[in-house]
Amino acid sequence: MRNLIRSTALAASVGLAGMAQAQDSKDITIALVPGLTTDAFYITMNRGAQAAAEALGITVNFQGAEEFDPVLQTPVLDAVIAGQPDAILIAPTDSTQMIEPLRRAHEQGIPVITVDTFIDDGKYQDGAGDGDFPMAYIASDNIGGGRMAARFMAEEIGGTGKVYVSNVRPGISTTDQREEGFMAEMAENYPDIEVLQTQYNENDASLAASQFNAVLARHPEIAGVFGANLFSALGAANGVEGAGKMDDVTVIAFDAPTSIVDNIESGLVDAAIAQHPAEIGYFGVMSAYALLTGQSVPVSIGTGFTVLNADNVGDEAIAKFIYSE
Ligand code: T6T
Repeated sequence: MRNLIRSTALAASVGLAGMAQAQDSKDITIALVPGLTTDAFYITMNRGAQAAAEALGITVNFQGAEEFDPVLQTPVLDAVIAGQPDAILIAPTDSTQMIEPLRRAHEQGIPVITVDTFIDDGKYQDGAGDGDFPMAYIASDNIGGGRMAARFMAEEIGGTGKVYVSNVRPGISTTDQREEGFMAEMAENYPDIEVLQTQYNENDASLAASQFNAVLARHPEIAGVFGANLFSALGAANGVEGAGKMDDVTVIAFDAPTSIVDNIESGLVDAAIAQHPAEIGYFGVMSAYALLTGQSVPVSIGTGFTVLNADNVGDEAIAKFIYSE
């Protein structure tokens, strides 16, 4: 398999169409490199990826760093490349810093597909930008998700008051886009809501909690916080609870681990926007398999959201959208 892909490596930028060959599935090995290995979001993504692998009779290896950090992800990626998988699915931890490390895979003829996050502008195979070489991007609509969060926030706080975004750090495509969507929706439709400066927590829930206290000290009338990913939301919720502000401050969360579900049940979190990470993993593997067996693939696949709140959090139909731990 590797030889087939290698020989067509230079065709990657114009697609692999026309290289249809019969493949023996059991020889196909795909690497899945998450943003970090200990995050319920990526653990759930791997569950979907393994389901697809089982259906296809192929192997998917989940290998990543323990923190969401391009400096830690790069050596893991280099080791993955050295193992010569047939394709790499990866959630790049920085949209700029991961371009060159991923180019090393591309230059060795290993097709790259990004899942969850993207490199460069996320528009691949269009001839523009340094990071145009991945073959596909499978992810949530993060700008749309940020806009959803803003609408839920506005509704909960009655269209007026001060809010802020608890976020990881600039340079991550997903969380940047959620913030962008949140800000845009507020600016366009909610003139009486003031969005304060974003608080960056480095994916550390404890830091996100203490940042809530600092914001509260400066703005005692704070009405809401949007946690733009799992750790930001959990930390912000803990901060609100610790400060005894549960009844006064609305928390809108991105992501749906079991801890956020508990917080919805207790009334601490008002709504959580659950991504569909298993769907991202499943269709990521399917896309890689399609490519490796000579099919063309969509350059971009958008996966869905399910909103959890006090009304539906106990429903059986919702259970499959709660992330695995
Ligand atoms: O929100 C997800 C993921 O989409 C994002 O790129 C990074 O953070 C999470 O993994 C949640 O912790």
